[in-house]
Amino acid sequence: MVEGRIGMTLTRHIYEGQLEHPQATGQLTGILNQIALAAKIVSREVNKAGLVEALGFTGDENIQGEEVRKLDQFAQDVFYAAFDHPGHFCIMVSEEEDAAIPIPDEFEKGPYAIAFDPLDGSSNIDANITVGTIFAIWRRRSEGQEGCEEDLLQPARDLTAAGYVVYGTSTMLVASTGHGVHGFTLDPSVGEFLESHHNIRIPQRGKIYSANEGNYPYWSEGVKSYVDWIKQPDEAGDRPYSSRYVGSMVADIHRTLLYGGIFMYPADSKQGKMNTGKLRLLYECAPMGYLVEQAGGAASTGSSPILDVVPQELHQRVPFFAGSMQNVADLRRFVAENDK
Ligand code: AFP
Repeated sequence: MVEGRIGMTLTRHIYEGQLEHPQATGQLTGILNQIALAAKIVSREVNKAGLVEALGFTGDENIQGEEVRKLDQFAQDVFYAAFDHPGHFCIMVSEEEDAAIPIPDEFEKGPYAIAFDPLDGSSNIDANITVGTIFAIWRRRSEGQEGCEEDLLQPARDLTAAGYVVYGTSTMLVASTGHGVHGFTLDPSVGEFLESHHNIRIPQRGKIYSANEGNYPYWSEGVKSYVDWIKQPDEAGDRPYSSRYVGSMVADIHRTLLYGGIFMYPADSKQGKMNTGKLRLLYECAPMGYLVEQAGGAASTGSSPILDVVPQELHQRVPFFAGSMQNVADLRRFVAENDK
């Protein structure tokens, strides 16, 4: 059971981390504080969504061809406003926008680039199911004032920080700056994120698998045979695994981090030939893979570590398998043996 430390607010946690690094400029502290503020605003709206008729479609489509729901747009606006002016970033990319988003001319440019999904799992909102925000932060690579795509097209191995906010039965911010994964639960009575999960460690093996199994006929032989295997009872009683799938990546990864097991969104051949799966690298798989590895787990495309994938384009998709170290190793073994 991971527990937080009494009186440890997110702000204090970040500040103390900063004190351990005398060379720190405080920029990262500022960024996480901005994210926390935006998360509180989005959390408030998510919680009252049904009451104020914030649900429903705006009528627009995002880059993925999905209809944009009002809360998606609201979350996009809130996080954009948190990132555009404080001088932390030189460029951003969001799931909601096709092109990279520049920092407006009138604002100072900063040393970081950010990729974010303002409201992941939003097709679940109408059913009152958990949704979340995901973010990934890299140090910029380019020189000069304006940032460019090169600052965003970096592998997860080079992340400076990543995290997510889960708007569930309570709102939690889970983040890592490369020194373990820590979770902070929003206490609405004081309006603060308080540390509730210090140094989350994912179990080495878990007995839960999480996948959209409706896609089974379209998976590769390796993935099919792995899933067949985890459903077969064994003498030791380690199998079959239990199946849990929310369809909201933040919720499924959050559970996987705490309870162990494996989350997967494999490539499939629904459109005829094998694709690269549904999930996006920059603002879904890279940050979640980084967090899972920071917690002692593993994240893979099925054949190589997610952290080593060098992005070629902003909205690139990749097959994604993440969770307990041993579960991901099993999956990789089945893929290596069956998918030549
Ligand atoms: P939405 O934001 O459109 O609801 O998509 C959510 C998501 O990107 C991710 O959070 C889920 O894990 C995955 O898609 C669910 O996809 P399926 O509906 O194909 O299972």
